[in-house]
Amino acid sequence: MSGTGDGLDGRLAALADAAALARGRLGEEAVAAAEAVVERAGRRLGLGIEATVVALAGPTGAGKSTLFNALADAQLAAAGHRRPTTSAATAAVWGDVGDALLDWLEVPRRHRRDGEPSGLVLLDLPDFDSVERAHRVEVERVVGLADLMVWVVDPQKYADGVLHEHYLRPFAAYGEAMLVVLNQADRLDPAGRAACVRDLDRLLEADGLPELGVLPVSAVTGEGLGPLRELLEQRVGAREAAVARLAADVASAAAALAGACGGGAPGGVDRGDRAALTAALAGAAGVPGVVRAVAAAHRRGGALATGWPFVRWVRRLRSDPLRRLRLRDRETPAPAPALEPPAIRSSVPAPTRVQHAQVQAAARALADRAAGGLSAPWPGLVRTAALSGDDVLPARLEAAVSGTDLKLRTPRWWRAAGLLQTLLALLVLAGALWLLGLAGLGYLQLGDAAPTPDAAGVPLPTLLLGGGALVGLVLAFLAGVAIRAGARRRARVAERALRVRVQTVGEEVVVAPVEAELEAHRHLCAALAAARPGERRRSRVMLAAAG
Ligand SMILES: Nc1nc2c(ncn2[C@@H]2O[C@H](COP(=O)(O)OP(=O)(O)OP(=O)(O)O)[C@@H](O)[C@H]2O)c(=O)[nH]1
Ligand SMILES: [Mg+2]
Repeated sequence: MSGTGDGLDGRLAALADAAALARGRLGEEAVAAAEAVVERAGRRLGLGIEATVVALAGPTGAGKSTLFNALADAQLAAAGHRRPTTSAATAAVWGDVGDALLDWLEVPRRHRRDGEPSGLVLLDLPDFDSVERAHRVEVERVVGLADLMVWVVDPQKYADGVLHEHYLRPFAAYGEAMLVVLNQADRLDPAGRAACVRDLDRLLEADGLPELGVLPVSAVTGEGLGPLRELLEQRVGAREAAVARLAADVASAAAALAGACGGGAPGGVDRGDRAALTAALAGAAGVPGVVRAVAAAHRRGGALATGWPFVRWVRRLRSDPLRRLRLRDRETPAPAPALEPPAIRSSVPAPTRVQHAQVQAAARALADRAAGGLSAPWPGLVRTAALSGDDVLPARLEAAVSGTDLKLRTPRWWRAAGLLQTLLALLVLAGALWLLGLAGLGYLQLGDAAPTPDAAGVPLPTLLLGGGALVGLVLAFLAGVAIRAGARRRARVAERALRVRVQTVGEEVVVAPVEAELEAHRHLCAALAAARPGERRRSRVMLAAAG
């Protein structure tokens, strides 16, 4: 298909791209129309642009069939007084045109002609304003396929409403793919003819086709047929009509979609919105609770390891908060079968309705700012994208939290401090037993058998009991201070790790879909711009020929 003029191949590829991106996003009708253009253009170009399909269309009795016969120089199509006369398309084919093109046109009645213009496929159509619905459908169908439409009107029907409102005005971009012929010019005197042409020119201008001239002819007297033949030969010889028509198709299909690209540039995903989303997700994931549990578990573990042994057991009465959340020893669960959905494994509470609403609000705010400036329907599309993962969020957050390495560590000094506490407790016990022994001896009046050793005047057992207890309590106090500082540090480390995981969920479930939608907008609008022509070349050929 290479080598078609005006970069049509590239513009078709761009339109195909745009249509694929627009599917499900922009209006179904415009998308379907663009897809149809791509499909039809592919078929038409595949059939070769060496042939040019020219269709004669117009109201009943305008003289299409008579003109067709005159151009073919043979009585091929029935023309007459019965209205309407023609009920199916007839083709006259000049030169070596393959049947594939005529099969695609679905015109079974074909007449081969010799001579020039070689490559012309001339079609005589039924009346477009027919009382017969089938006629109207057939015209509509061929209008969609022909490379060049020749609108045949007569002095009575040139202002026909259907022609102007249904076939000309909506095709204002198809100036290069149309001709207008005023047939039965022999019925008018020169003044009447000039007035009629002027009036029709004015109507065409109102239709948005100011450069489309009017060619007066008479199929009966042959007047004006020379210039018409010349014009057709020129168009067929140039082999540009098919491309011009398809270019107009591409341009109007792209224009129908381009309304969605009218707005400004998208804002993109804002850093603040991202942070707010992460905060909302962290709340919904129960991060603060987990962080508190990490700190509490550290304090509890530290107290159990280093606390004063005589009151340590009190701590055991309260269970490990991390174990309560089932966040300890994460590596233990057996791997789940691959196909089963991941079970909710931790006992971190599911998001509350309020937390869920906060996440949605953050996602919406992020989407709205990201799509800021874009024209409809993009803000809605971006918002929908931001909320598209809503139902998977709870499971994803749960997995993120339970999969986070909370970096729980047991400081090595705990063990040393614990050993020291045990040693001190033994000294206290020894002192207490000693004193108890002395008291027992005294009670049995066996005292002073041996003097109690002392240090600096304090009896040794008293020193053991009192000093051991004092040092143990001071050690427990100092260890407690260090443990609380450690707990705060552990909490910060865990919170950072949890936030990273939660942020990843937000990126995947909210931000990525939003960015994908913005990318679709960018890509689609670039494709539409590439599909639309810059400057449209208008042919003045026919006005010259009409003179
Ligand atoms: N005077 C005059 N009569 C014409 C001219 N062209 C066609 N006619 C006559 O107008 C009548 C209708 O012509 P057709 O060729 O059958 O018209 P048509 O547009 O094919 O009509 P449908 O097939 O019904 O759509 C015939 O009687 C023709 O002889 C012309 O240029 N001048
Ligand atoms: Mg006819």
